[in-house]
Amino acid sequence: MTAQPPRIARRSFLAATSLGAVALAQKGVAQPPATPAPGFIVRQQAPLNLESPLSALESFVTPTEQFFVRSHSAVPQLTAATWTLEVGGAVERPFRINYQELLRLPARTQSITFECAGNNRVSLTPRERGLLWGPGAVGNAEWTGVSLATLLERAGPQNRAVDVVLEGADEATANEEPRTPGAIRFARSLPIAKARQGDVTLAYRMNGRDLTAAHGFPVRAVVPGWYGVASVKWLTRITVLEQTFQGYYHTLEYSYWDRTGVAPVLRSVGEMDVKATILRPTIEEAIPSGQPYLIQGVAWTGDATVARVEVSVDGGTNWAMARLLGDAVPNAWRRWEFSWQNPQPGRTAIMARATDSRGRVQPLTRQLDNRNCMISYVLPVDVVVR
Ligand SMILES: Nc1nc2c(c(=O)[nH]1)N[C@H]1C(S)=C(S)[C@@H](COP(=O)(O)O)O[C@H]1N2
Ligand SMILES: [Mo]
Repeated sequence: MTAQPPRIARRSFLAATSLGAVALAQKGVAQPPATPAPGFIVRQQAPLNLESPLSALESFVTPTEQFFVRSHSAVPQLTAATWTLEVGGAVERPFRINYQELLRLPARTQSITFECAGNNRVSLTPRERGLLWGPGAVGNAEWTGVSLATLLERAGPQNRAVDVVLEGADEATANEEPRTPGAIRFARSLPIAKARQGDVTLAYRMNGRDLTAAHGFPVRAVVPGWYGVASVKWLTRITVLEQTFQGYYHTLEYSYWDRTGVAPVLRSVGEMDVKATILRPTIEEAIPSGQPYLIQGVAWTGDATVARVEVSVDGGTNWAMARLLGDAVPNAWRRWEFSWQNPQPGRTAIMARATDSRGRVQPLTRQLDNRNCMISYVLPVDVVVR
């Protein structure tokens, strides 16, 4: 979705620059990100869509100023002083809470990795519609905030509650297919069980600082184990529904064909697939022959932990175990490395394939039912050894 009301397009771009920082600081709103860090890949200027350089993914915690930005509309200009969150719909006690009240509730900090469902879309052939992300629409950050379950229990969902809709303050019209019915707010739902489970956070801090404007100031949802689209930014309304939510971003966008029932149905993307990404080498890197080369990457999955990563240096004929680094942190990615002992001259394809604790393995070929998202099959990195 590329749509953008033209008058605010420029403001949204400025908000991501240091010039914007001055203007916004004077208005007493979010600290926007500093000038995008060197190497940030601009996929779209308005609305702002920034891809992380692979170098930003090397550390366990992705620095905020290098964390990818995925926005469907201009950054809404929200202030902490005027922001409120409305909790209503099929609940016993609808209420509204402001920023200061939210900050007084018990908070927790979690390391959570999320990937945009369109990450790696540039690799799909034939090409699919949507932003053409490379491998850098993924990141891991430390998120601090309040459990969504706490607020839901205060409101008291009715017995027939099915879905919980999280709505952002941002609004846009898609002028390309699939078109929106006019300007619509960004909204996504979670099944009531997931929302009440206690692991979804309404975050107001990222990596120890107030959220930046681009990452959802003042408050956003962070849904562990799920594709990034579930983690609604600029959150202003929560509505409990007694039927399944069928919003634009659940049906026309961010959905895949599910064949497990009587007939294929379009199902909204939820839990992330298991996936390993190679950070080093990069495509068409020239590798010196005859000396060890350290292949490095990250791997993550949804609602499980990464059990192993295997690497192939011969285009998928032979596989060997990579070394998992650090500790297994639930809902966070795992760094891994593999020492390629004796690269021989010639062209080859490097591959990495992750398996998670639930036994799910990355497939070797593209899954067409996933349409233009959930690109988790093994993507070879072609290199040349000389
Ligand atoms: N309100 C709102 N929330 C949103 C979006 C958006 O456009 N508007 N984009 C979603 C998508 S598709 C992703 S991948 C993540 C990206 O979060 P980030 O920009 O902090 O990386 O935010 C999600 N939450
Ligand atoms: Mo996304």
